[in-house]
Amino acid sequence: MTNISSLQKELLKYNPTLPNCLKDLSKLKIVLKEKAYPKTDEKEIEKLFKNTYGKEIIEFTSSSSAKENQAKKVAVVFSGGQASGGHNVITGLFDALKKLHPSSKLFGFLKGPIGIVNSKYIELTKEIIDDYRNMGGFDLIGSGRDKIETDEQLNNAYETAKKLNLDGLVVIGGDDSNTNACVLAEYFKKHDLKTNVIGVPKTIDGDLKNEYIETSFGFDTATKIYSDLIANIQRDALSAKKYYHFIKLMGRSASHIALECALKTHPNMAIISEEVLNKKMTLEMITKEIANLIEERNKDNKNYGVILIPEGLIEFIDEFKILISELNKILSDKKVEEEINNLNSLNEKIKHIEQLLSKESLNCFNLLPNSIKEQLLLDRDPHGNVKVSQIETEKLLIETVKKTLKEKNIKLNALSHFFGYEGRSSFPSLFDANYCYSLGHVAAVLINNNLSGYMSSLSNLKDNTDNWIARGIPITSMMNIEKRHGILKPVIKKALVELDSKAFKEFEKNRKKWAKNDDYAYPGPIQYFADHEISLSIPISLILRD
Ligand code: FBP
Repeated sequence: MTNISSLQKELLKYNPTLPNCLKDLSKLKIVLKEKAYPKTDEKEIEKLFKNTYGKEIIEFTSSSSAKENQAKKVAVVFSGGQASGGHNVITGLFDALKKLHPSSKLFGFLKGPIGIVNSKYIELTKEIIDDYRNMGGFDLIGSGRDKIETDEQLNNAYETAKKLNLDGLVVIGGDDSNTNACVLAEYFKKHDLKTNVIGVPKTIDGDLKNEYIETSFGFDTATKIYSDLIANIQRDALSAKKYYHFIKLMGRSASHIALECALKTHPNMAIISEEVLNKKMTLEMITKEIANLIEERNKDNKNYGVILIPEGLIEFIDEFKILISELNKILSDKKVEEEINNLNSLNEKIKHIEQLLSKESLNCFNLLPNSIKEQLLLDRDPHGNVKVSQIETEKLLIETVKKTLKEKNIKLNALSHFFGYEGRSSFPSLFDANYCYSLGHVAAVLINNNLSGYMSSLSNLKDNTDNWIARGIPITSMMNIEKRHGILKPVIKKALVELDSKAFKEFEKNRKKWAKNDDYAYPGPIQYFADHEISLSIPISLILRD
């Protein structure tokens, strides 16, 4: 590899730490613990997953003698958005497979799940993967957001696995991808294919977690990167004393990233979507809350500050959901579309739509600046729907707050930021590097023991790496039935921020102080070669996990 930086060179040599329970795979023996069932919708899930339902939690123990293992053929795929540590799942999986049997082989499907359907793959040899040890990104094999859902896709996946004579398939993905892994596991079992499917919990969003999955990988690295950037902006704001920074943070629906970054940096305000929903807050109420904070700080001569906004906020504001569904309905009418297209100016188009909205939606629409109104009317997906996730909430709030403050003669100098992609592909933090390498090992051991429909799990993560506990958790036990695009489907339940969690309580306890005083905290950039307390630090929300 050319153009290798000095840090990259050092990290390529880093040997991730494994927990004690995974240090000697030759004597590892599985222990069947209690059976795990879903918390709700048991009957429906049992019906859909006859072969993978009601399985035991798997733990590991060391036997006195070494076990005879067979060489295995295993494939791996990335599914969904990038998250730091993905390459270490692959290197961990590769190293573990070779430790279990030196003739085992690992393949990588290209560009995500579509690679399984189209049978596009490469063999991952030591020479290839050695360049990716402790590296960020998913570029070794690429990723994609395709799903394997239709009978034709499932059958193609079956044919690919059969052709490659795969003993195992490891799906590295978020909640939906792991649901998909379980669908594949069930399909393969139903059709007597020997390929065991194992999921690995990935997503920077942190919303794939439950009793046994303490965190998804990538969350630690992403929140460390965003927090460093936020803290730098806080210090800049404190130095120049002239701007308010409205920072939107990636994370899809859940606000785990915003909450973690707030706990790390102590901004003047952080909006948590789950609280907005709980308090039934409207856009006007959120605007007033921010405007009040700015007014209060203005009295102290502090015309600067930092406000964090979670990416999914809009979805949690009821009036917005109603407005968007009304707009989708109105604009799906061909006649209205034609009338709009025949109007020349944006103002005319907006006026025309305003006549067709209900009173409540009109109130909400009128709060919006023209740029967002334009986005709502014109920027639509192939199904004609508003692209909610692309609405620039940070800019929207700047405009609505500006308007409110103008009435009080307070001028707002605000700048907007969006941190997302910059946190997904960096070198993994040492926590993510060790966690992912170990998750890869667990996946290999589960396949070696002919287990399918399981998620690789490590818990006790607050403790020293040595003491982490490895497990296999039946994926069906994490599922419930939800309506998706109007159809009832089995899916892994997305974990949102819980308002009675210790992490939220900690934020709640401190936020008044952070609003007024400039109590900013500066976590600094990720450290790789420092005292363990710094280099192996874990998310605050993980430390405070109930
Ligand atoms: P996953 O859920 O697939 O891990 O992706 C998470 C995420 O980074 C979200 O935070 C963000 O909303 C989304 O991906 C962006 O998607 P894309 O990479 O397709 O632009």
